[in-house]
Amino acid sequence: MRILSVFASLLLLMTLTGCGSDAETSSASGDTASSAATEAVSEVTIKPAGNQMKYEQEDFTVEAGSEVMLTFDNVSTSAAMKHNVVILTGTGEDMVQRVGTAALQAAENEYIPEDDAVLAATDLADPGETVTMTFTAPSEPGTYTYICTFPGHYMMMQGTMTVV
Ligand SMILES: [Cu+2]
Repeated sequence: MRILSVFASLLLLMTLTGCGSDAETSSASGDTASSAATEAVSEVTIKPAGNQMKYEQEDFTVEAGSEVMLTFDNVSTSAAMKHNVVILTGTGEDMVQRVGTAALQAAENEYIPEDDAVLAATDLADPGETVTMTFTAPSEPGTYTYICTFPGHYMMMQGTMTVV
């Protein structure tokens, strides 16, 4: 019975990605450290600042090891303002430069380069489009940079995910 319900919440997690429903997941009632694997889903929504090459939400915080459902709502109206959200495995100018530059060669993969520093990435969202992804937050508390890898954007379009 218990295994079944865990399985059901995993299924729910997978289907949530598509429909954006706000159904609750069954989270463990215990508050012990060992329950980290059954943390509730945190939901994060990020938008661009209008037609600027900039995120409106330049930081958010999640719990270590938790499941995160991140929605990027591209509210821009300018055709050049295609965006994504690419979360890196750390922070620092070197990593940002490397991934941002490599992305230029990854047009066929929605500008997401094959690089170990890519922790999670949304699809590319056209103006007016909303994309969602689900990922597991790192188990290591710290700061993690996110960038838009659409050509020309990563220098300006950055934010910080804090894991606590
Ligand atoms: Cu962008």
